[in-house]
Amino acid sequence: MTLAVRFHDMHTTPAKTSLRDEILTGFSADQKFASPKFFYDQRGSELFDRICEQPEYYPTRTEERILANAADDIADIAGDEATLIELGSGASRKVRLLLEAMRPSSYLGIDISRDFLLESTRRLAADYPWLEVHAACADFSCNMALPEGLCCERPVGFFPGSSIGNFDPQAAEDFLRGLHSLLPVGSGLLIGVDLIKDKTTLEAAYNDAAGVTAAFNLNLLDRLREELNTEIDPGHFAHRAFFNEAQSRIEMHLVSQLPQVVAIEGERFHFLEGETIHTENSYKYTVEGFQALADRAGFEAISCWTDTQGLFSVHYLGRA
Ligand code: AVJ
Repeated sequence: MTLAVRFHDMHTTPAKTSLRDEILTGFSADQKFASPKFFYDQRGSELFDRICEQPEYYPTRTEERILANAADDIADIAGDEATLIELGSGASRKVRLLLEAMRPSSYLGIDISRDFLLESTRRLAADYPWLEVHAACADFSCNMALPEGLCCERPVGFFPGSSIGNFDPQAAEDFLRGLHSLLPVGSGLLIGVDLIKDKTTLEAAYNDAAGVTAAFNLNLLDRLREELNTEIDPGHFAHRAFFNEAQSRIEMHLVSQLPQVVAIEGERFHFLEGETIHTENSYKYTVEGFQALADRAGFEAISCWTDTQGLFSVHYLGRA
């Protein structure tokens, strides 16, 4: 029995230059920003896992409950011998809720964090010896090709966690359209989408009392210190997260606690006191609103499951 994970090297393996260039570009904008994909270095991926365990962070728990309850239905729709392709597989935890019911012939985890990906897929392969496990390190936000040599009879995309919420609605639609053109007719996409709800619940989820989300946000600056030439001081910034109702999104920012000048890779950036780096958007949808978006991208809403409180939704979209 072999427990090896087949690792695929992708052309778009996230490179250091993209961190450097994208950070310099983002910090040069009027509203400074950084892509949330840069949260996920090893430590950031670990912190994200801990966010998922916080009592205020309802999405993970709720989605897991929905997936566990819907696993048999999902298996019926997806059919046997599927190839499950998880985008942003992280710890590859949620897929475990589907494997026994679905019995796919293979699994491909795609993630931006290489060591984390290898560790997680190795554990998965060890726990499910009957499953053929593949891993590909890629920035799926810009890569749309599947690894060569991975035969994909019946691909079912798996995009849990409401990661789609990191895209603004137009980009989400474009992203889905890209997946649509990648997937063969008859394949499916199982996608988790966080729902619009009261502001108190939403804001608490991104301001957990234990401060894990704050540490996750600030870790971006530690990462810049490690990987770029900069002495930016995380102690001079604070975490802020709030629900922007007009845009239907949680915004996360790092707020400069004082006027300061920060040099990164030889470029100098000025911060006023209270000025922010916008580090993340997390869009929230209604079930109907998301189905309409999927429809515009060419997908057909086949099924949707929610929890009894209507906190979170899981959609099975068909590629017609
Ligand atoms: C992984 C993008 C779904 O938006 O809830 C959690 C990331 N950021 N807490 C989310 C996140 C802060 C998460 N997504």
